[in-house]
Amino acid sequence: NAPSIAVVGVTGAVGQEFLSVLTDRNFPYRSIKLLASKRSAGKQMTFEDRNYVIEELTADSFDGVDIALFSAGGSISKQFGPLAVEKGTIVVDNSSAFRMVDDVPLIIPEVNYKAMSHIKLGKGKGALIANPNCSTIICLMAATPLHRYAKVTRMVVSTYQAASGAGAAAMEELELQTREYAFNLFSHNAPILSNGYNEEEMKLVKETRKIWNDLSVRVSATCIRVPVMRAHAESVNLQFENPLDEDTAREILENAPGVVVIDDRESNHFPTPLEVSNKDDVAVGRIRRDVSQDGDSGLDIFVCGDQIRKGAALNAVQIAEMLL
Ligand code: 11C
Repeated sequence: NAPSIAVVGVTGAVGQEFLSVLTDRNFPYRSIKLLASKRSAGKQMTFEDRNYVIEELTADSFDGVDIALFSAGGSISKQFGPLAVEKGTIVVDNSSAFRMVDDVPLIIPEVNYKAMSHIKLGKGKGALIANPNCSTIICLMAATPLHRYAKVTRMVVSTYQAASGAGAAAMEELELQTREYAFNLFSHNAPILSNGYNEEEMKLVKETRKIWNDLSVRVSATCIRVPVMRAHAESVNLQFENPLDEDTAREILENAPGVVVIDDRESNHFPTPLEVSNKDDVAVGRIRRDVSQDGDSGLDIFVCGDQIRKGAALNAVQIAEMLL
């Protein structure tokens, strides 16, 4: 018995990608509701050869809905997420609203699916599941297989983030202002906190600890926006408790689900944002021993992943798939 589903924020960049990913993965459903703000309500949308009218998101939107995929910003999630849960809906939320709430699982399916194993579809019981921030997902897809082998004690991340992370309007802005953007980059637009880090950087710190269930791991990040449309790049420096040489690391990453290794030193071919755009896998390359650390206790890697896909919509749909 296929679930009835709802997409909240269907007109946004991630909302649209939810629909593509549902189709690409043949996600089974018996009905689907397309929900958005009043502004978009009443507009027509075609999905899988059927015409739909976009409905306004209201407290009653979730009657009879089994799974809702939310990507309409944190305040909409805070307002409507709990209402949906009350109606018995399992909410997969792409915003930061509930990520750090203790009893809300924060899930990357390839990394910690067990943390949501108590949530079951078809019991009429609602629940919240949080989708991590895109830079956290992309980073941990590559770092986790290495962490499992040699235990990361410290991780330093530098990001080069695409415009898509700031939404569809930012992508249009990049298109219009390409000359300005094209010769520049800037510190991530998230608010700066009292410790000097911005919110995006602190998401990488806190979400990693929650997903790895390891409060002792030390993480630092610098997040930068670059003139790239939809895929993030991240330089990740790892320090391990146990030795891990680069050949073993390469082999581990080659066998990791959802990860592809692009690491051709001879032809200088490594991951690029363009090469991973619209792809599901996260690409890893520049795998090398960190010469500033003793022996095989540190590695540098470079990771690229599509922010809208694995960084948001794909990860959320994979979470929904695990409920089936
Ligand atoms: C960016 N990571 O690229 C952000 C977008 O907490 O889900 C997603 C923000 C979030 O700017």
